[in-house]
Amino acid sequence: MDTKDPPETKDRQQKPVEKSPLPQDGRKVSRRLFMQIAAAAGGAATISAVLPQGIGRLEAADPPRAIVKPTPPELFYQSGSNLEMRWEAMYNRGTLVPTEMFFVRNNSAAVPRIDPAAWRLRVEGSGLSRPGEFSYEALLAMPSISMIKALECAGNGRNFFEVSHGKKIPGTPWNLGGIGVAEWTGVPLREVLERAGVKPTAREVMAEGLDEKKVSRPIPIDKAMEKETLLVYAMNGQPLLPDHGFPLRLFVPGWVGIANIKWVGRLEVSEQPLYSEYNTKRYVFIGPDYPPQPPALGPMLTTQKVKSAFELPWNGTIAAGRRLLRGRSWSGEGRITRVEVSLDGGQTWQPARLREPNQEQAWVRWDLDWEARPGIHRLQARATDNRGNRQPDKVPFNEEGYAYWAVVTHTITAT
Ligand SMILES: Nc1nc2c(c(=O)[nH]1)N[C@H]1C(S)=C(S)[C@@H](COP(=O)(O)O)O[C@H]1N2
Ligand SMILES: [Mo]
Repeated sequence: MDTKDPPETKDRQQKPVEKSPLPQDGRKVSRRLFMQIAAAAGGAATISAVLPQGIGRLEAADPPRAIVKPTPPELFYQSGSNLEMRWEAMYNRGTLVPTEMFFVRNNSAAVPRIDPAAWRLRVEGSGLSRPGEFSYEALLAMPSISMIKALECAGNGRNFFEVSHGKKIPGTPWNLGGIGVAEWTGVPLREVLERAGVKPTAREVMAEGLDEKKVSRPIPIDKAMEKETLLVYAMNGQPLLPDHGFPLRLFVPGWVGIANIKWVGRLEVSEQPLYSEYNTKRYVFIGPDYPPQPPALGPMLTTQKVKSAFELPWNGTIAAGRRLLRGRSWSGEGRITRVEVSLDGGQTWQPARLREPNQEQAWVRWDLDWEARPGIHRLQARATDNRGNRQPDKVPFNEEGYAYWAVVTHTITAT
């Protein structure tokens, strides 16, 4: 990896923070980005100029790419245009997943190449009295917030339906690495909608991606107007990488990954319910326990439930002996209040120690002292959130394999 300091880091070192006239919040990030763009204006390589140096840039001469950032096998399992994070790579790390380790889920074959100078966010539809456009610069100059939240694919955990229900489900074969936690910075969607004259009769907002499949999915207006529903332009303090939606993505905390539309080019605000493939045929629950909801084949997926993962390789081998067993648990509905761990396949349970920070809709890190004797171990973790959701032993089947939030058995061999 390129270790050169990005220009904004040097800036910060030269200017003591107390002399800065800017407030200590997301607006400072926005201002810095604004300066980078201003500096890049007129240059041909605009995209390169605003993206961080080193990882994951899409250069003008590059051919179409399914994934742009490096995909080292010690960090990821790759499946087509998707990258699953390896949990063992998170051992010894903090709350945030570094952007270069963050999972990727792309429905289209190639990451779109977008020039932020020419790009516009179009905002239109029957629910607005002042439809219009926003440039990248205009969005970066608006009030913004930063928040630490999880982003998780609806199909995270899909593989475990094969263990629990004996059916192999097609689709991205996630174990539990289709999740990450990052700091997201952006403009509240509400600000944009208000400037566009959102009507009291507006009902739904559909963000549309500029990828080849124009991936789009609506959210209800109440969700769109929530303080933390953001149009995100920065991740972990840097402009979004192409893989993660540069220049702009939607972020709906706690909701399934597909709600967080990347490469947004258009927002439709409607007085009528809106439909796309992604809330009628896919990302809905289909199965005997889920009645159809025409025109949708089943109930639409919204918030994510509670899950847990160990920071260990799958079916791997570790050295026998005393160790700190580590993992993380998360909930799209709130904050984790309790994590229990079983070292014997669910016969006995003991509480894990929760570590700070423990914020809602992110994850909590936890640990436990463990004397790993030589042999095969069947580890389980079971978390509870402050809404009273506790990971069950089994979840009902659905054909697309979404929302697998039952307790998972993690088998590991100590030698
Ligand atoms: N435009 C667009 N947005 C998208 C997708 C996509 O394929 N195209 N994938 C969605 C899915 S299924 C997930 S899980 C998240 C993944 O975000 P990430 O790749 O930044 O981790 O983006 C969502 N937003
Ligand atoms: Mo997803």
